Amino acid sequence: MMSKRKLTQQQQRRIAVQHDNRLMEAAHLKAAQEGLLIVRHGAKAWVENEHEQLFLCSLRQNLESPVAGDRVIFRAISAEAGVITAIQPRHTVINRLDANQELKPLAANVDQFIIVIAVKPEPSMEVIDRYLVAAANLHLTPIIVCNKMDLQDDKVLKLCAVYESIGYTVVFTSVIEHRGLDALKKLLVDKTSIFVGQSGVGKSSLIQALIPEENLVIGEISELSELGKHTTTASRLYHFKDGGDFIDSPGVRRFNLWAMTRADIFKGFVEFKPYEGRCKFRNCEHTREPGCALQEAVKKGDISVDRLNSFHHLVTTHSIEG
Ligand SMILES: Nc1nc2c(ncn2[C@@H]2O[C@H](COP(=O)(O)OP(=O)(O)OP(=O)(O)O)[C@@H](O)[C@H]2O)c(=O)[nH]1
Ligand SMILES: [Mg+2]
Ligand SMILES: [Zn+2]
Repeated sequence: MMSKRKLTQQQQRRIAVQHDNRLMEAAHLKAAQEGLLIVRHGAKAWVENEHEQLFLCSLRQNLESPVAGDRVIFRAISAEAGVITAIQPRHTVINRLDANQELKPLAANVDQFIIVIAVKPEPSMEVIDRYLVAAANLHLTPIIVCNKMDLQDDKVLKLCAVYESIGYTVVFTSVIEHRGLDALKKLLVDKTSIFVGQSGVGKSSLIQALIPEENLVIGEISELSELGKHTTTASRLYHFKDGGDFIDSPGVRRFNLWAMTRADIFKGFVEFKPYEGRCKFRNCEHTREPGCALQEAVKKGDISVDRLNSFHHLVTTHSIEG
C-alpha cells in the first residue's frame, strides 16, 4: 500500500472528498424511501422512487404479498437494487382466485376497472357480469371496452347494447383502425385504471396504442382455439403522460370471484336495485315465486332475462349462502 506521506496534497484532498461522498451516498442508500411497485416477479419486484428511478427489490420475509400499484417502503442497497420492508395501507386491492382456489392479489390502489371484451374471442355475459360484481363490491368505476371493432359482428353489439341500456359506459375501439382511442383516453386521465379481461382481447395492445413510447409484449390468438395465449404474465403499471396510470393484467379465461353473499352479487346488477324489497315474499329468490318483482320486470321488458339468469348462475356458483 502507498503510504499517505507519498501522496501529494491535492491527491489527499481528492481522496478525502471521495470518502465523504461515499459516506453520504451510503447513508442516503440506507434511508427508507417510499416507492411505487411497478411489477412483481415472484420474490422480486421493480420499485420506482419519487425521481422515477427503478430499483429491483427483494421482499423482506414475512411481508404481505405486494402487487403492482402498491405504495411500499424500501431501502436501496445500491443504485439499482433494494429491499422492500413494508407495504403502505391500500385503498383498494383486487383479488382473484387462482386455479388452486387461493386468493391472489392482482393490483392495488386502483380506481377504475377497464373491462376489455372483443369481437374475438367472443365474450359471454357471464364474463362481463363477474367483473361487474367485483367492481361493485370494490367500489371501482367499471368501464366496458369492446375492442376489435374492425372485425364485424352483430352478436357482440347486441350484448353491449344490454349494458348501455343499463347505463354502463361502453367504449367501442379498434387498435388496428385507431378507433375509439381518444374517447377511451378521456376516461383514463388522472385515474389509476386496471385493464382486465380474457386473454387475447387486446388489453396490452390498447395500452400500447395509448402510450406508444412504451414497449409492451403483444400476443397472438391461437388459430385453433381462437383463444389468447396468455402473453402478459404479471400485472404491470405504466404511467400515462396525460396524467394517471394504467395497469396491464394477465388475461384469464374466467375471473374467479371470491366467496360472496347473495347480497354482494346483487350489487353487480345495478338495474335490479329499484326492485329490491318489492317481491311478495321477503326471502324471494327471484326464480318462480309468485309476486316476484324481478320476474315481473323481466316480463315487462324492463330487465333483461339474460341478466337475471346470469345473476342466478353466479349465486349458485359463488354464493356462500348456497
Ligand atoms: N383485429 C384486431 N386485432 C387486435 C386488435 N387489438 C389487438 N389485436 C390483436 O389481438 C391479439 C392479442 O392482443 P394482446 O394485446 O396481446 O391481448 P391481451 O388481452 O393483452 O392478452 P393476454 O396478455 O394474453 O391477456 C394480438 O394478435 C393483437 O394484434 C384490434 O383492435 N383488432
Ligand atoms: Mg397482454
Ligand atoms: Zn323476487
